[in-house]
Amino acid sequence: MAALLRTDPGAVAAAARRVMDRCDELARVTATDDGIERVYLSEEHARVNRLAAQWMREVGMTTRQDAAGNQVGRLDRVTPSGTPDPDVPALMLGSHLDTVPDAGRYDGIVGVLMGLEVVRMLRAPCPDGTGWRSPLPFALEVVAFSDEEGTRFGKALLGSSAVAGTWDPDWWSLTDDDGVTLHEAFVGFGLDPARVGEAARRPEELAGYLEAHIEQGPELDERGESLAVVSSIASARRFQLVVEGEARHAGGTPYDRRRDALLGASEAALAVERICRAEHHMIGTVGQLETYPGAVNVVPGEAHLSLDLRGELDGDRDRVWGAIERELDTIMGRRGLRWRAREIHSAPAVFCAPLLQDVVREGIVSTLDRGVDGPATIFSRAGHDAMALGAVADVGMLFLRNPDGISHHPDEDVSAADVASGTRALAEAVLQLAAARG
Ligand code: HGY
Ligand code: MN
Ligand code: MN
Repeated sequence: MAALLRTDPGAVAAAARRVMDRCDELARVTATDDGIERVYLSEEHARVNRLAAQWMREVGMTTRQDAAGNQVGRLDRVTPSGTPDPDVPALMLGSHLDTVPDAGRYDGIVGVLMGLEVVRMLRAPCPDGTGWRSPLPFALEVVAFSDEEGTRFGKALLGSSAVAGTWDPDWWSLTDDDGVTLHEAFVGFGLDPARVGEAARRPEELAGYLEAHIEQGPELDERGESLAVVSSIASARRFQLVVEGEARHAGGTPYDRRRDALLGASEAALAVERICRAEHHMIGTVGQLETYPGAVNVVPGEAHLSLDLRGELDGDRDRVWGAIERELDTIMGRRGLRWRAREIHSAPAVFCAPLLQDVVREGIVSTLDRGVDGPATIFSRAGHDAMALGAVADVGMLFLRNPDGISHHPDEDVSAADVASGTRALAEAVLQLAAARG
């Protein structure tokens, strides 16, 4: 289908520049002196919400912080008399503003800011000349989700789960490293736990959810391409594992008398890598490992380790988890150790809706030079808010090249040129969706 977007290259370049400058501005809102860290219900969360709200109002959106701390901007359709038409569904754009510890400055952030630039490109003046409206068959919303990473409480997708209506009251007792419960942090942030349900959207309110995000992997970089369609988002499970042995004197205890929890945990981490490497589209990571009592001259009596397990399909993921469990039984049995696992996060694979994949593909094609093969379609190994939104709306994702694929790291990068192409592609995708919905 012919491209629908009419905008001049200068406006697209200016949009990309704004996105990059604002990524830098948001990067300066951090809890640490030597890196980027913004976690759920923190002062930094409140500060970036205020900045996002300011930028949402700047493009003519009305703004609200929802009952779960997500920052929401909305550009209504208007009736012929010029009054906002609140009953039409909204196409939701966005991503998240929270980060992992020592994060990069584009993971999530760039998707929120590109959504705002798309609104700026597609908005139309209101009939009475005051303010802006959506000229499309749906309203436009941009959401800055507040906790995609799960950095503070270990459970990911809290902000988008609230919007999807899948909030679980069991989460209120989750605690952060300081022992603060999610419930206490909610109240401390000025939110009412009893009203978290008010953040939930109904399916009939949403025309879909479209998220632009950096790939967080090397595939586009290796292909030499700037954009890709996302086919599905990884099926994920996260566990906290405890290995129990026996603390003993590091000097006086011969090896055959030891039940060293750290060595059991170390074999477990290597087993995860070995089992997942042997699979297709499976990936397992031990990102955290702590030993107790943690003294130089004491054989570790206990070890706590995390496991982040992902796959393209839920069945493969669960089958591999079974294989890991059996292998851990063997390792710990051989070493006289005991182990247990507590699951702290589980998200099924989410498949991007065919129509939204098509409009994203059309959007990317509209940015390509003639004669270039069709854009790549990639399975996302990284999790995204779109996984949660899939419970309440059709979802689609657009990936941007992530030079060297490095992410969740200060060296995470994206080029202004790819942000410009991505913003154009996202705007075109929205117009193609509007055309498809008549
Ligand atoms: O962990 C992830 O995949 C995402 O970046 N939160
Ligand atoms: Mn991330
Ligand atoms: Mn992300």
